[in-house]
Amino acid sequence: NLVRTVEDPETKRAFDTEMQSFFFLFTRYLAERARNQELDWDRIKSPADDQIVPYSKLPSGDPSNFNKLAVLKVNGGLGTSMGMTGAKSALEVKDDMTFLDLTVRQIEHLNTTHRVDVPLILMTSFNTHEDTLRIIKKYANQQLRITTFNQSRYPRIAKDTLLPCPKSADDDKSNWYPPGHGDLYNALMHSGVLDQLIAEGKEYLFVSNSDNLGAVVDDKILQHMIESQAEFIMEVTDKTKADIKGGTLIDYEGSIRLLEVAQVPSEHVEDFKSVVRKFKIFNTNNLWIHLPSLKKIMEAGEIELDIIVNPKTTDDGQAVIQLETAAGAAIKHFKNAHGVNVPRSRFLPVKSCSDLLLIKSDIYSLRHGQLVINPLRMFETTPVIKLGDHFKKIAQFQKRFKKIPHIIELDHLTVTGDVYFGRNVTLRGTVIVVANEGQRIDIPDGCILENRLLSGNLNMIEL
Ligand code: UPG
Repeated sequence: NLVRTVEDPETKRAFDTEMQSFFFLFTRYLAERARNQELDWDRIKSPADDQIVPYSKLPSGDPSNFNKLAVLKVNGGLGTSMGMTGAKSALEVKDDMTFLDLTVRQIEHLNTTHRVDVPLILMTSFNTHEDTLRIIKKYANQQLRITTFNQSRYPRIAKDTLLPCPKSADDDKSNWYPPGHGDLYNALMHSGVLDQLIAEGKEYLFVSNSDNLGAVVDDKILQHMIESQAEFIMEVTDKTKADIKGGTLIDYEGSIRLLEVAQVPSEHVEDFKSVVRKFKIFNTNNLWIHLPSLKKIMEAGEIELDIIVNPKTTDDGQAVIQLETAAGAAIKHFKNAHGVNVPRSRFLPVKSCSDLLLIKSDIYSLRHGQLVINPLRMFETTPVIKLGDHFKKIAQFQKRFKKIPHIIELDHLTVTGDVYFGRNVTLRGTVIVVANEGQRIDIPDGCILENRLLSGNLNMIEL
């Protein structure tokens, strides 16, 4: 059985270690708050040219390097922004396969093609553990080694009193949260997985979001990492208007740093989102980490990552905060750390149902778990899709598209209001469908819409 789950048998010890890390973070938060410590916006600069290496300049890779590699997916997040209650990675995205199924296919293919043994490691949280195990169970008798380990569980804090919400270690689940993917480093270390990988001779770890289907192993980046002796590489990509939720690399007083939108003061958020000014690149969260260097950093003490304060309101209306960290923030602790500017094909995140429509459509097909653009697509870019609030939740999305429309010749789609799509619908050029309040539009089976604005009273207007 090649599927292994790491759970600390001494739950008490795991809990104590977790709480120690939490108190470290919380104390740091209090100190920063007391000092009123904030980023000085004027000192933020774009990274210097030599801090971002273009992918096109990378050397070709030697596949035998893969023997030193392990792949890790950060998989602790729920799909709440898409109205899901379980792990986002358990969502079926293409040809009845989930994100996790596709990842497994990608790595199996890598291993068989190059006759290597790259293991897959999944970091889960108390929110996603069961869903993940259910999906990977079916791979138990296959060649791929899959290891899962659980990330930490921190207590939510009441916003007004700053007291912890849970009253005991086994208090209700709703009082706890997984503290962001930056928890990866503590969880890797405390689960014993870091030591195990190093003992197996693994030197490099390729980390990515489980919702990024473009994050496949790449021999050139690995080769470049070895040659440049970089202890940490962050894949960045040219920022587009779609890149709002996430982070960018900056130069802050001469050191390379991650800046997440959640850290940006509200008066500068527009500046951050702009694609023409200071922030021209975006973090894909595809990270390459030199494991022995990570071990050294972890042994020197708690790894300090910028604190992201995430305000929330609980189901019973209480204002709470969650102290979180992001994995890319670790870049400042590693030697020769830098960014590699990769093509957009390495960044295909599914953050919304609009992203999901694109991935599910005929724009992409699957090859060994990897999305490839349909050769029949005549344009370089993929269509811009904006689905309104009626399509926000996955259940609504599934109800409103009887079948995913053919969009191979689509440039732009905007849909707002109460709209339903029939089977075999084709959308071409620019299509805008607007159902006004109280109206419903049903796009009939077999309908072809080309450069159309379809408004609430069902008048068709040629564009
Ligand atoms: N995740 C965990 N544990 C957590 C929270 C999230 O494993 O406690 C996983 C989650 O399952 C997903 C990934 O981390 O696979 C990303 O989580 P998400 O909360 O969606 O992060 P984003 O807001 O998308 O931001 C990350 C980076 C950002 C980058 C962006 C690219 O922080 O810098 O631009 O990913 O999509």
